[in-house]
Amino acid sequence: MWQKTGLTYPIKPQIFNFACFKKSLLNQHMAEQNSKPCKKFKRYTVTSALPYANGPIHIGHLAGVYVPADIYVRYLRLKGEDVISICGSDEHGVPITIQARNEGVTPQEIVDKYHNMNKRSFEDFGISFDIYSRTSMELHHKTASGIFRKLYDEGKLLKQDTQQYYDEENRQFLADRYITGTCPVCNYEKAYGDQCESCGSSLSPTELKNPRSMLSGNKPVMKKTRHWYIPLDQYEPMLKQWILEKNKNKWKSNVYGQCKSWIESGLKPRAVTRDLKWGVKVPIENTEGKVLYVWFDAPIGYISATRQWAEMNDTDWKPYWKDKDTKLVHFIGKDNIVFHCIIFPVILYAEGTYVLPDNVPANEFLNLEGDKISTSRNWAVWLHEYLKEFPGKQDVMKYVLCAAAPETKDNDFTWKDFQARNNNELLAIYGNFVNRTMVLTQKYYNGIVPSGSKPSEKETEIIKQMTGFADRIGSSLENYRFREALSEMMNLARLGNKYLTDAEPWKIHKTDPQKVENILNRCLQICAVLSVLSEPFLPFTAGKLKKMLNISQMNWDTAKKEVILPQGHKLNKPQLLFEKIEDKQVEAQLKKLCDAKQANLENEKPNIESIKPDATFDDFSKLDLRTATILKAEKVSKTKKLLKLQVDTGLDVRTIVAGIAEYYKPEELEGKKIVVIVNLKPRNIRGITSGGMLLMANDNKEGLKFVTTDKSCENGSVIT
Ligand code: B3M
Ligand code: ZN
Repeated sequence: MWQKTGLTYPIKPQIFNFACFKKSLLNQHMAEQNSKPCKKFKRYTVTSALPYANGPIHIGHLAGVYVPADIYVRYLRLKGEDVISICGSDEHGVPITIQARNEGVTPQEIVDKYHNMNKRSFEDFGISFDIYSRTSMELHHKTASGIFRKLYDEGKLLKQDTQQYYDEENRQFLADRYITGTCPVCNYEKAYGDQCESCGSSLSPTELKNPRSMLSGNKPVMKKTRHWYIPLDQYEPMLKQWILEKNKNKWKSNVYGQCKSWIESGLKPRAVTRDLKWGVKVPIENTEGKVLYVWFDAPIGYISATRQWAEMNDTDWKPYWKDKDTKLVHFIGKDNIVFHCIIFPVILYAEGTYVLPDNVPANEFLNLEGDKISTSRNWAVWLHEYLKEFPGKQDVMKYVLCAAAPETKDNDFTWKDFQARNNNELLAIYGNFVNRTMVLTQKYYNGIVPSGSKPSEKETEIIKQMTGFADRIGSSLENYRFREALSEMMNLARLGNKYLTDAEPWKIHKTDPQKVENILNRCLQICAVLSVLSEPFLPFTAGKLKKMLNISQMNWDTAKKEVILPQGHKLNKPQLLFEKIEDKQVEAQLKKLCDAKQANLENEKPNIESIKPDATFDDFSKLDLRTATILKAEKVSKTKKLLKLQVDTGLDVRTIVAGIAEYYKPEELEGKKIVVIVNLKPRNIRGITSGGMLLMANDNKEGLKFVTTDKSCENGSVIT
């Protein structure tokens, strides 16, 4: 069957949050635990999932991938590490060709538009990639086909001829998404070749009833085609050792768990070529009209982007991908785990000269106002729109998305939370502390750092605590716990804010000037440490703070020093770091979402199914419809939408499988009166013989509802 062939002011004082402070001590303990010496790497290659170039970036992408990745690389740069941050547009794949067809343009025009839009949005938002490349570039085609050809020449790919649907009018084989037809499970008439969106069943094109090509609308024919496969099953021992043993306690549990179930469910050869015109051409003779599978070429996009970066910086790319002293880290969303933890590593391992990822800290999904973010329903906060509507507030969104990051489970973004975190944390703690320190230093000392020569016990204690934050935050970041790191950074601002509030220098300025000098000297040291430790999270703010303090770029370990600003150092004029988010701004955003929801309801107006072709009375009279009662109902395992029913038809008690689990719970069905077609040929659905069909009405808005009689009837009553 398989053939071998030649794969980042006197204003209201903030009440000190003791719980946070206690957490900070806990973090201290954890930092000591986690500060076990781990392998020192010479360099870091950090990749971020390549967004498909067929739409804009939204806050779900940012929270899941790009904000944590950018925090991580900014921290590594501050530590003086040799790190590259890689990203770019993923420009191949069927969705892009379908969108191009729908818009009447070429795939290249689609990807050009969104590549440029997304590249610009990331830059304006302060996501500091070292390169933002694209997979339609020549160097990528060369890199991806080079790796494929090496696997092919070394006999590491399997070849297989299969029968696939072919559209004769367009003279083109049909990818699964290009085939539509009636779902064999629930009879939904617009199911795709790979999935039914109505009952959720995963399908193969040959299972569809009445299959039609989405290109021509014609019935496709079966035709022989040849594809190449990476034999994942042959790498099961390697994957078990590398993932299930070596990375068991190193990778996040959500990542490890998904890999474990994938491996244990049995690995199979995976097709790495497709019958498509748009993509990286298959580098084998006589393969016209075939391209590399998008998930074969896309991750290789990280490598080609690195090559492009190296050419631009006149340096060698190979150590970043081939040296065992390189730490490779992939930042992705949970839907890409298998591709980054199993398929891409197998390709690299089979190729033989690449390192494998040290970690893949995938995040879960971010929801918006309690609902899934959806491009098609325009239920999203689009980055390019945010940048226009909230100019200068990039850090506020970064802060909120990091604080609400779905690191271990799906989480929710709300505009109220956005406003609260800005007003009650960034403005009232971080901004308030810095502003009062700067204004008082300007007022009392004309902006010159005062002496701190005679510190009290309290001041000494404050400085000692201040110097401990860098290691704790660093340890959280090195373990990909970004929310924890952010919270610890804010604890430093809280420490300063509480110290200044309790000390009340404005009350003793005349009576104890030496003490006021000590207090403000300490507060200025804390501001300087904040300007370093907040840079990964709030880069624009950290830049403004450094400018106010009149200090240049410092490295991470500077934040461990007791004195950063010497006595006599001249500060620049204070400027406000944050401003209040008003209710009306939040209301405007909520109205936008409400309008989107309204527009969806309009679009989802029940599109009344068009009438079917004429039928004769004989056609109807062949059907035997009876009233019946559901005796028992249970879910069908491994499906989301199927229920198995025991039904008393008056003639007998039989089993019927129905795609109604999304609309009815089993426990609410027992005893329900229904109508059944009892003389249909039994069908096998998921291994269960189903002996009939329920009469249901689908009103599209609320889904399926039972058709029944208005008064109770004996089971078996004939519907005429
Ligand atoms: N283009 C993004 C996604 O699945 C996909 C990632 C590729 S990373 C190599 O949403
Ligand atoms: Zn279905």
